[in-house]
Amino acid sequence: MSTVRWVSPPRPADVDYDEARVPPFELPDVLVASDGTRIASAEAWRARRRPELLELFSREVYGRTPPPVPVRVAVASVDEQACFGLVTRRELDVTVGEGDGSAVLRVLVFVPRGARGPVPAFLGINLLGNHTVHPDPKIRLATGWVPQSPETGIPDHEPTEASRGMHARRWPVELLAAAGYALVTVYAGDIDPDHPYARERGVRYALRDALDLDAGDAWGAISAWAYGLSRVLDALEQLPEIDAARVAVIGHSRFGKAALWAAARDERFALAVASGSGCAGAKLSRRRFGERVAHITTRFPHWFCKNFHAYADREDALPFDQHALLALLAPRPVYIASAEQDLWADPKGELLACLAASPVYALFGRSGIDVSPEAIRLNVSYGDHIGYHRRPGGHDILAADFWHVLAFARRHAIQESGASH
Ligand code: GTR
Repeated sequence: MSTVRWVSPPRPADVDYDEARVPPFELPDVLVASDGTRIASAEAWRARRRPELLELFSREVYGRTPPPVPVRVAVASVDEQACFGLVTRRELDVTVGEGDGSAVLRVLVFVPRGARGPVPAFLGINLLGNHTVHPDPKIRLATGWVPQSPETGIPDHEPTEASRGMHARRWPVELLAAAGYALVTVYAGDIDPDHPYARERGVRYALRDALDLDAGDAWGAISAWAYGLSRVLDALEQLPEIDAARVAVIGHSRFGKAALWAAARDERFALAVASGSGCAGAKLSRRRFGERVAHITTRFPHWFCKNFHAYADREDALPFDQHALLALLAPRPVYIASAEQDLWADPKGELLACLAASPVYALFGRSGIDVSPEAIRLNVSYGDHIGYHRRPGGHDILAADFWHVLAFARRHAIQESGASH
């Protein structure tokens, strides 16, 4: 039995869901630097405003990370006949750090067979273990602590045989393979366990000498996950079957936050996709609707650096808002998926962030998204370099989301080589 027993506290009751009562708010202009200078060119954005915003998000929200360290990659298993011969499935052990306490990220890779060259890939973190993304009984069970909740039915934070494939709906391996994409995933707990207690596992532990973990700006779990995604991309650069220049980082909810932060920091990611990423993801923090900074820092204190906690109920004091996170991806494409009933994540607040990030894309001569919030219809994908859709239903990522995401990826040439679009 795991020694850490922790279940995320329930959502609070004091949540604003009444659109008519959302107070007006003013967003900091993403194109005005801290000293008041207007940013008027792509060069000035890159040279000045982008580094400044990366610094601000590191210091005030997610926490600083150490510089990249080299990874060691070992192939733990290969099955060339997975999914009835549609894909080759590999499990890689990607080691971060040296010696005692190094982190071993167990990376699950599904590559479509018969491709004409290296394939594009979607890379994302899973919540409950690699064995939950597909029912294939040969996939290794996760090790260590896993979250426990009524939904998972996982007792005592132990990975179980019964939980195999339980999140397969979020990881449409066959759909992606048939469309020419690899799928790569890693269990969050291998990178950084998702609980607020002391841990002797993951990248923050492996690299514990690199940073003072008690500092107000030291990395929280979201930064650790983002760092881990970059280390997995390092490993993918060593796999000839995958085109590392066409890797989309994707995540749902807490991992949508991590996907956006990973792609903001690491420009090797060709595309970022965030579903239901909400508070501290794509949602504007200043909009008083759904989950807010006070809620998230109370329920999940370990996701952020300590400095972020000071913005609980003081969102207006943040020198930026989450539209600046999306803007950090410019000029690369970014896709935001939300769901009608996922009010906690504030679908409208996510769309408003997309709109407010668009002027940065314009600096690069690209259009982001231009649609009025009132015009949004369900199941329609909007936008150009910033994509957005809202589907019916609640907090999840489903094949219906992937259909829009695949069309968007193809439109931006993140597709099988030789395929036309
Ligand atoms: C919620 C949390 C959200 C979101 C979600 C998830 O309870 O408040 O910000 O991250 O968990 O990851 O499913």
